[in-house]
Amino acid sequence: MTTEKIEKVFLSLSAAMLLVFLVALFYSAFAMGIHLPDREGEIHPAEVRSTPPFDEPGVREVGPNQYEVVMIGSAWSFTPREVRVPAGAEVTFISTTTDVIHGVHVEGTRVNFMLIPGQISKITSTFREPGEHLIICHEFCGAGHHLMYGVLIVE
Ligand SMILES: [Cu+2]
Repeated sequence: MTTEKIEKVFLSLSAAMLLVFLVALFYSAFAMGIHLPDREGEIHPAEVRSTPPFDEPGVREVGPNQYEVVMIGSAWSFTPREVRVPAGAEVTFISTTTDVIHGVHVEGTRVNFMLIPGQISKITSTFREPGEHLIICHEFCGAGHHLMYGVLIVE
């Protein structure tokens, strides 16, 4: 095979791969509904603790088998630190930060989102199996970053 032919084969392979990735991207976004956590709104970082719903952080039942977790991240803790929800319930996390950028990752699940100063993050998930999951900050946020964790208990 000449160099020119090999080049053509690799060019076609690259184009085919791009097409496959594009199809996979559109399929996951539109057919499977996989998307980034919603940006729910804006909030002034200094007024988080006096603005509803963040003036009362915690877990509440908002409907049949539906729960809302209002959570604040601030250097270096999550409020509340412990979240208890029943297995199989639809759980919506509504969260923000009072200072710097933090991340929220619930270990062993697909819950993974950022806390950005001035923004409210919202993500909905269902935890089917009872158990305990560590909630960790996955964005380096300063000297106490490694101490920033919580726990999700699925009952
Ligand atoms: Cu951190």
